[in-house]
Amino acid sequence: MNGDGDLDIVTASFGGQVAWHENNGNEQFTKHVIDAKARGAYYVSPADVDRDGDMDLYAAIRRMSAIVWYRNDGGGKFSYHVIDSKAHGARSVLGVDFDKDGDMDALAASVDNDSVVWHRNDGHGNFTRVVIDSKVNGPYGLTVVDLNKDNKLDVLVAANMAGQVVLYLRK
Ligand SMILES: [Ca+2]
Ligand SMILES: [Ca+2]
Ligand SMILES: [Ca+2]
Ligand SMILES: [Ca+2]
Repeated sequence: MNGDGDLDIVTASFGGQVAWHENNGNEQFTKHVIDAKARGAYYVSPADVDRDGDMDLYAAIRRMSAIVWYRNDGGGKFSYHVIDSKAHGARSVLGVDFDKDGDMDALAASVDNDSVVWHRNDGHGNFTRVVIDSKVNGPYGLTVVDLNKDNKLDVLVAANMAGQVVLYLRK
């Protein structure tokens, strides 16, 4: 997170805190609060969203029905940017270059509006919302993998209410 070559930790706390934990190189950590008002923060995923060389953060903030990103100024200070303010029950978000155009997009699941979407990044942190499914029953977790080996990333979703794991093959 601070570009010093060791791996830090990022956390989301449902009570309302997004933070990163700075590794001193010997796995001793100092906590830095990024957002103390992220009510219902459920999931964070690090990614260089704006391609300026530092790690930013995607976050799913359930009680604010929001998918957001935090821009790193390069020194470990962060600013808040909303991607989707109608992500009811925002549950998880994954930073991944879903369309393989060189920038990190945001794949997101919202449990209360039964939606799995991806937000296409234009490379500068501006997003276009693309629905993958709006009728999956209670999506919680998600991940990507190219299951049929056609060089396109497919999506696996854990649909909690349905008791199913659902696969979306990318066309
Ligand atoms: Ca570090
Ligand atoms: Ca960045
Ligand atoms: Ca992309
Ligand atoms: Ca595939």
